[in-house]
Amino acid sequence: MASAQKNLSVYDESNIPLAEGLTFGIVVSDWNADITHAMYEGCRQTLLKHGVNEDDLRTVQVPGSFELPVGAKILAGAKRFDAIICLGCVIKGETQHDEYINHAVAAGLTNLSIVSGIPCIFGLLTPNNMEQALDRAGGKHGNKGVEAAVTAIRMAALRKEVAKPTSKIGY
Ligand code: DLZ
Repeated sequence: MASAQKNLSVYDESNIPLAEGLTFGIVVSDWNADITHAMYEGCRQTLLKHGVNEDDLRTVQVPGSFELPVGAKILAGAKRFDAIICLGCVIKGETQHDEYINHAVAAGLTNLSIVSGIPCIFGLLTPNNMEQALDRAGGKHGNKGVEAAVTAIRMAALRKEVAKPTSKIGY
């Protein structure tokens, strides 16, 4: 479903695991900072609301969205995060630069997730203009940062749950 038909901040809270004890790295792109910082606030507040401790969050900033995958790789190298959330906004311009960046970020985060085993969340807005960006950074279509936080909690909890040893008692 396209985000124009969905509010990115609306989700079933009863389906979200308690996030206390989970650790998150967050990478925020400085391009279109009004948008990405609003996404970051939405993301951070959602993590805290679901029980994440402030001390279990580490945020880094990168110059632009193209740098999100390497920012995530640096955080992944610390080996202490259950998931890494990447937040950026690439607004379509007169050339195809947006397509190159968006594809590179998608491929980079997919590869890093698979190779590292750490979920790297694609919190990248790819709007046609600033109005569409504002609509998705706390405007009428919600906040992509909230959606990214919820996805990160679910994936981090899944990773932790599967890593637990299964009981040896019984069959
Ligand atoms: C160069 C560039 C342009 C034109 N537009 C955006 C954008 O809309 N959003 C964004 O996050 N970054 C943009 N960048 C910067 C690139 O992501 C990158 O930082 C530079 O190309 C340097 O690698």
